[in-house]
Amino acid sequence: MASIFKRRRLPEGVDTARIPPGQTLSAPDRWPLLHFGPVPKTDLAKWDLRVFGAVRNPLQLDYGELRALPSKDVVADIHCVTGWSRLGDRWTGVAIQEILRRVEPLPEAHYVMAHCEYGYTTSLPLEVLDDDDVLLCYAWNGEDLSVDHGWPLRLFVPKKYFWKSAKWLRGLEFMPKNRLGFWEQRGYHDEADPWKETRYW
Ligand SMILES: Nc1nc2c(c(=O)[nH]1)N[C@H]1C(S)=C(S)[C@@H](COP(=O)(O)O)O[C@H]1N2
Ligand SMILES: [Mo]
Repeated sequence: MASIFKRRRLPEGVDTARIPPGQTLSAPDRWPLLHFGPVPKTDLAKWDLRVFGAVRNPLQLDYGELRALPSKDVVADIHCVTGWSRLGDRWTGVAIQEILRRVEPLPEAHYVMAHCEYGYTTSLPLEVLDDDDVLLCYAWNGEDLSVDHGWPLRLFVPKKYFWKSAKWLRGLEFMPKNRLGFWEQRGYHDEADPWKETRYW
């Protein structure tokens, strides 16, 4: 029953194979908003991104330096653990490899913690982060991200549930061992794989 209902609501031409189990599409013109706590007011003059920890060359970029790095478009599907998905939006930002190449993670670096405004954190294995579809993202479908959606910078990791795509990113910390992030400490499954439905511990 549920699956028939879901299929009826799909717009024509949507490839149902792209929708993971337990997910439904958000309306095309509606990108849901979800976060814990307030939306930061960012002063770009004081903003920086710090890349630190188990790397050969720690990096500190101001916003101009970040935006001067080569930009890349990724067309990808996103899946929120609360059950909505969006297919085929265009995400623009700095490819994670641009950063990895510059900082040179040390051999003992196996995990990366994303640090955000107000202390939101989430972590990923380095091998998950080091992929062609991972961005430090500042634009969506051709426009700057709205502040609510993470401007001036968010992490973008489409193959994981969307809480791993941390908004208002300020730091990446390379670590030998994993530490759990904000939601992962509160019961979300650290693997966060929409296709395996690893939603909660
Ligand atoms: N800094 C920060 N990033 C965050 C969150 C948050 O609370 N704080 N929430 C996460 C969750 S649970 C989701 S589903 C997505 C939602 O992103 P969106 O509001 O752009 O759709 O942001 C993620 N990134
Ligand atoms: Mo979420």
